[in-house]
Amino acid sequence: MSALPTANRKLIEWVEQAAKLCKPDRVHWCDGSEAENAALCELMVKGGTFTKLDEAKRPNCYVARSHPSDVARVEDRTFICCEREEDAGPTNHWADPVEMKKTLEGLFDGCMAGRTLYVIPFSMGPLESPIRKIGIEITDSAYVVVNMRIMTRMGQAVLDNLGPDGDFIPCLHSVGAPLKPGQQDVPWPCEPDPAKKYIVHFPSEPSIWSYGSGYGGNALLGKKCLALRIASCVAKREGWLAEHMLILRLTSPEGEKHYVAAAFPSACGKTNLAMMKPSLPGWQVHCVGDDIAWMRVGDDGRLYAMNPETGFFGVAPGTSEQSNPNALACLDKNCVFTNVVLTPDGDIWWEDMGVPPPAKGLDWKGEEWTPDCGRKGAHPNARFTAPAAQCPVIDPEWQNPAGVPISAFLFGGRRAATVPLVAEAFDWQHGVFMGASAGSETTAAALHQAGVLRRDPFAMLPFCGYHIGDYLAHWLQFGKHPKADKLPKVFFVNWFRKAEDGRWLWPGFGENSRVLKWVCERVSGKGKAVESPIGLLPAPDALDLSGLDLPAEDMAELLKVDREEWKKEAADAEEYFHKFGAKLPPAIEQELQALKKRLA
Ligand code: SAT
Ligand code: MN
Repeated sequence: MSALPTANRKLIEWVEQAAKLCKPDRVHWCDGSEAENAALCELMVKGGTFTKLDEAKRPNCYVARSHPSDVARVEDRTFICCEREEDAGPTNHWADPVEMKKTLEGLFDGCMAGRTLYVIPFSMGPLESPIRKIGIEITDSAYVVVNMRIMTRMGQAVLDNLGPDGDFIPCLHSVGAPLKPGQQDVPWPCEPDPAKKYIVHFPSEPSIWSYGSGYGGNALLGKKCLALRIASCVAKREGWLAEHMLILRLTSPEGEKHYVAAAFPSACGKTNLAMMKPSLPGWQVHCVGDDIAWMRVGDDGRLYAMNPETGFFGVAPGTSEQSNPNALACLDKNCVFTNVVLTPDGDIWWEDMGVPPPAKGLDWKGEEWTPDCGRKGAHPNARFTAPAAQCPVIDPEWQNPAGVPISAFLFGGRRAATVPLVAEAFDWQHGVFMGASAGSETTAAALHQAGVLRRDPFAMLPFCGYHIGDYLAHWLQFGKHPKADKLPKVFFVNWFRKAEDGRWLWPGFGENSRVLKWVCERVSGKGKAVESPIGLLPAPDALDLSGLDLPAEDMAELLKVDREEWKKEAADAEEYFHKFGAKLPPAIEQELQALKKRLA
């Protein structure tokens, strides 16, 4: 056996144990090099997992097609295994940690037969950041290795940083498809039975075990599993925040800069907003991150946010020159595309890409596809994996280990009715209440019925690793934090309000800069607002609508707060909050009653 690339005893022993359990044919420690990446891509091309795109059109890019059963996060099969059930709370599936370990050990026994066990050292956050976390993912999927190399800092530098005694979070992953001797592999091995997939978190160890899926957040364990579910537990203990938020910088024509963090559920346009091209002349947006923010209080009393990732795992359908030109520009090279259309000339296409479809192609299932065949070519949750460094508007501070100071929080979701375009919270406590009451009509990012309203506090419903009531209490206590005396202002936004005839009222995308402008003007004390029962709304004429052809009736509808609708909204939120039981913070109950009083 060749020399190991680390002297870390705990790590070496864990890899040995995992190999003993999973029984792979071989073990490969990933160094993260170009050469290793090229070899893995070539291996996947040979095995049918990857198709290489035309080198002249999209250098170093590949298309993968998943198994039709393995296309999104599996929330029903996602477990939080803390010691006491009551600590997981009403938003999580709890399982007894000892029982679950037994189940998993059974499943993992021999699960890598015929395959390679890859050891992926990765860091969430810049290696020199004091709050970076090192994870080690063991996986039997080369697809996972190649994606983790885009999404995280990965390879030998991480092992060097870990050193002989450093601590790491063990993340064990298998696609759950062992091969019998001589058995031919398939392009996308996985466990097709949803009931046999397990995405499991042990917050007190902490560790992650994931079995049966090779897709997205189920398999790239640095992202939702480590950087949100596990990190939220650690952050609660250590006094910081791990949030499902994009981070952007808005710069005014005069050069005034504000960093804004925004929470929206999956597939609600976070990536579009994070790197938006403002329609307002002279305004600029720069991107720090599109999905996750780790935040702590700085010495100056402000909250500082850091993006722990290095890539974008974005929804492909709908990404176009109109919706997100900067994302398209990230996709020129070095990307992986999953479940999109492959065109005959070796390029990619998806619905609402803003370019004419190819006359024919292969759809996400690998079947012959034509634009008039009656089926969608790309899966609605088709994704691109793209290096953040390729974003034309990546913020120069995006890798600053100290993070960037946040001026404002936005909360949002898809709401066809009731919720106005923008509203500002009266204060921190009211802002936490706004975040807590957030809801959205569901999307294809997870396997469930799309288009029904579900409450999604802080867009963390599928990602908070502990009791959601304790989570709200954690947010509330920042309002009393002795050092955090310059907390961000809090806003609620809704780009998705519809007219009675079903059309979108707000054009969205680059026009959202008009809302961001008002937000930043409010932060610097310049923007005008009027009070409403639900919060502060832009005063008439306070939103810059110059050059926007929007009928006055539509604008009125966008900012309308209908008391009767809001009474229903408050009643629905109340019903939801009462599921939190004794863990509902009194401050949230207080805010709810105050809202009802203002609406009466
Ligand atoms: O969880 S994923 O990383 O697959 C994407 C998402 O739902 O935001
Ligand atoms: Mn997300």
